[in-house]
Amino acid sequence: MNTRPFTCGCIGLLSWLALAAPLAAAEQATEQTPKQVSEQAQWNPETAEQRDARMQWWRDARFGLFVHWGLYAVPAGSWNDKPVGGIGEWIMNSANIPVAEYEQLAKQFNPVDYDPVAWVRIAKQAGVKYLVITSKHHDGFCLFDSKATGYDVVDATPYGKCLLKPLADECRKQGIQFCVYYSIMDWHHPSQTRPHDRGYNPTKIVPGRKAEYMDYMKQHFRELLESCDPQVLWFDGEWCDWYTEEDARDVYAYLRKLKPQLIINNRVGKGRQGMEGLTKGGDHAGDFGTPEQQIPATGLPGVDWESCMTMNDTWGFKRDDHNWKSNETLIRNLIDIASKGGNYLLNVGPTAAGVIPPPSVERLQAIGKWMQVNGEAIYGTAASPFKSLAWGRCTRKSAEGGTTLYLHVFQWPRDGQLLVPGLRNQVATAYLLADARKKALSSEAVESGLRVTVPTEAPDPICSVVVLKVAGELEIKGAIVPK
Ligand code: FHN
Repeated sequence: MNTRPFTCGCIGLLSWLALAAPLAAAEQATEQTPKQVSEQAQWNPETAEQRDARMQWWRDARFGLFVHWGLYAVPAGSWNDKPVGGIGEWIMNSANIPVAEYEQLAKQFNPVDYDPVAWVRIAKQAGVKYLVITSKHHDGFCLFDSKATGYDVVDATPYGKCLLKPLADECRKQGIQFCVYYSIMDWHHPSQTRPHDRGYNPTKIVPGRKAEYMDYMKQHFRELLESCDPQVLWFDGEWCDWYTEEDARDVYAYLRKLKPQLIINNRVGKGRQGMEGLTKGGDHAGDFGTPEQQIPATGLPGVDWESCMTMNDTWGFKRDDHNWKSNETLIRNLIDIASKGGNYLLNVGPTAAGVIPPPSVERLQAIGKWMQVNGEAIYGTAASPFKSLAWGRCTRKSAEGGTTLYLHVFQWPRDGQLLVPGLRNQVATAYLLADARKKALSSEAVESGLRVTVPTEAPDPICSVVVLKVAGELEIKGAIVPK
């Protein structure tokens, strides 16, 4: 768990340092300057302890489901019978579709097979702890009922009902945290115009209409909080030049006033460094970094971050995107991310009819099967204390008077000898997490660390977990995080 109390101001600097030299970063983590503290106190008056308490469930969760759903699922990657390249939810931009034409898709959007109970069951069985669904993507179409516009699922589609509230209610029933994605950039709203004659990204603001759009967004926030009570607001589309860090602080403070426990990603602000997703130096709004389609090279001590990734190559549904990642890749991504102290936000793109594509469901079921046996080694864990492990990854939990190390072994030792480099601690117990009887494994201190004798057969072909309970402070030669 990232236990170091952290405020937005240092996220960027520390994350940069952490990427460069983990040990150095941990030792050199800088606090905010007095000016930054006083500045921040005006728009985010929160102590480190209050922030830790607010972030706790999110840090423990480690695994979320991203859902990209909207009108773009109707064309599903082709326009005028021609395939359109790029990610599915960008088709309005990629195919340069006039607003009046794109709007017609609403008349075809009728997700008669949408079953929120089934969706949440799939998420829960996968081991997901929170779900983030698009409430309004860049195309401006709202999946919830808004009084601020008729361009929403209730007023503009034959379906005629809110899609988010039943999902939020079902999430609450099944113990999954409900969260929403919201795009600041809006290709439909009249306050924003096209930057050129090819596409919409990034929009330009119509002079004199920015305040109107900021109010429009704030009405949406009130409607979303009121109807669905999301636990995270996942912003996106913050890269337009008309949207400023000052706007971000206003939005952040506005939302936290409405819902003090709300968690908000760093894309509410202007600090994100592109797809690397981490906040650069300075004092930017947002509670966690958002690497996209990538996993940071090392852990980021003291930084909250979440890697969002697709299962194929698109966020929104594309009928011809069959480039599905393997179960092994997805499960090892989850482990790699947890071993660096981050969260994994894995995406599905439902069809226009409201069905999560079967290849996505199959992969979620495989992850769920692994998590049923090994979830203890992911949920509520903190980053690995090891610089690197040739055979896999490590996560850890502080226990009474000691530490539990979870050794995630990708390459199982054929000779049954697993070397844990640099570990100097006495081992209280060692066993296979998959072994319900927790049969003790023998271990021996050797020159280069600790050698654990394991069965020659791995319990799981993708990743098997060896549990080591060690007493006292961690003693690891070359540790990369504070003890
Ligand atoms: O432009 C969006 C994209 O459509 C998708 O929503 C991803 C997911 O995080 N975010 C933006 C690209 O960075």
